[in-house]
Amino acid sequence: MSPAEETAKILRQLGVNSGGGMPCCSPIDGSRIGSVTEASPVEVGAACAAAQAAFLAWRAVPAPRRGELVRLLGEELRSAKEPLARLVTLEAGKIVSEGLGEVQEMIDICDYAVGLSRQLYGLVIASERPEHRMIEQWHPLGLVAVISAFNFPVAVWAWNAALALVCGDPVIWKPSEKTPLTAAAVMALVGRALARFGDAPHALLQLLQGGRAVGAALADDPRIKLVSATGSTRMGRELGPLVAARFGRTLLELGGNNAMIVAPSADLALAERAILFSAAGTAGQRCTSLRRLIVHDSIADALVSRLRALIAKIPVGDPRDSVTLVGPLIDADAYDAMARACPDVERVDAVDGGHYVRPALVEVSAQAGIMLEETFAPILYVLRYSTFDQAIALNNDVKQGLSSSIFTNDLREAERFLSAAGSDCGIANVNIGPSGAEIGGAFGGEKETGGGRESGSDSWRAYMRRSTNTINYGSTLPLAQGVKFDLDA
Ligand code: UN1
Repeated sequence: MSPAEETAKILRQLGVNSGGGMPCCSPIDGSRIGSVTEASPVEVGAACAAAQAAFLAWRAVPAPRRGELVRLLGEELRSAKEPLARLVTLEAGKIVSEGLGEVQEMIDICDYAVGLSRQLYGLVIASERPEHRMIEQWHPLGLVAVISAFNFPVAVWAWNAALALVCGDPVIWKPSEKTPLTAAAVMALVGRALARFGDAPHALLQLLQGGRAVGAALADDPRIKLVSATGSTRMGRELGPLVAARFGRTLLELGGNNAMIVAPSADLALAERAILFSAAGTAGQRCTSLRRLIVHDSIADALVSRLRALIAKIPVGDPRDSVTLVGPLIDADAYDAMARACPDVERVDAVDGGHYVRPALVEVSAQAGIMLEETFAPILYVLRYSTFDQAIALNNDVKQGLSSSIFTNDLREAERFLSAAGSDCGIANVNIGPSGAEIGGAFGGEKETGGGRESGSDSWRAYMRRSTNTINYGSTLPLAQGVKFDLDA
């Protein structure tokens, strides 16, 4: 079956109505697999107005009941896991197991959010005043806009939407214009969950297709309290100030330039597997992909020649084929970016019309030039180090700060890497690669990665507003800090 035929079949099966002037192509062979309608500025405004009305109703629904909607969504995702994953493969080019993994990540965050819906805890704080009590409550924040990227076309929406929903917030989603159909398919599943839930307000979860103009309109609308955006640092640099100018909140997940240190004591068999998955997996198109390998001098020659041999054997090809480990780049622009960064890029003839490349390994003597940028393609730069301090300095000496890892069996090195003087990234791992995080931890990074945290841990707080309350249950009015303000009347 051609990508277009199979896409049409899945969309029918999931009950998705699409069509419009915005074409959508499969990276597998570049063929057109569907189209959607771009939202106009008027529609963006109308969506915000409808979501605002939904907010007033949804914030009054008890959080555990809000969790029930997320539980139902998790059920719909479980039952549609295969077709949705297949659509991810057709539209984003992920291999079969990564397509399934992406939907699993959605299911996982739903489960997580259901539990969270009974745990949106505040604090009880000791007051300095007699017969006073202080508490902290977390209230729904308001409208959340989710701007997501092509490389995780559905999971990143789920990270945000599952938490936003239990926190009491409506969500407006602008997916990447490269992956609009998977988004439409998710909305069909959302529709089923809403129907089973019964009495959720209209416009609680909306989808607006389109490009930059739609994203900018959302960023500009004061009714949107949080803009959660995943994409390039360039995108974040444009979007951040728009939202900041109206004192809105942003949750930014921007570029990464992730490194792995391989120390002399490393278990090299494990390290090799981790390097292959994190550098070549998803065709190097994860924000957590491994881009810089920092290897100790004493093991570098052997490791590099082993990696070259392994990379030569990686099955690159049609992502629908069960043996394939590396599928296509998303489009011609992605290929051009890789070719600019790596002029001797090796094209693989897999499927006509697609952009297939063999992952590249490039040895460099210093960290400079193009390797300081995030090229969204499978290029692994290899640097050598002699002292551990130098390795940590190299890890940190880029503008991005998303993910990092170390392979070592030396406890001191591992702990130093994780310490305050170690990796400066939002994610730092020991004896696993920098990519493929679970949903239970907070996900995000520092510096030009944008500072946002989504998914697990206490990331839910970004979707709520904090209210600090002081309650006086006594019959006097002592002032804080011992201030006296008594009028003798
Ligand atoms: C992304 O590439 O935008 O940690 C998200 C990972 C995935 C998420 C990546 N769980 O690689």
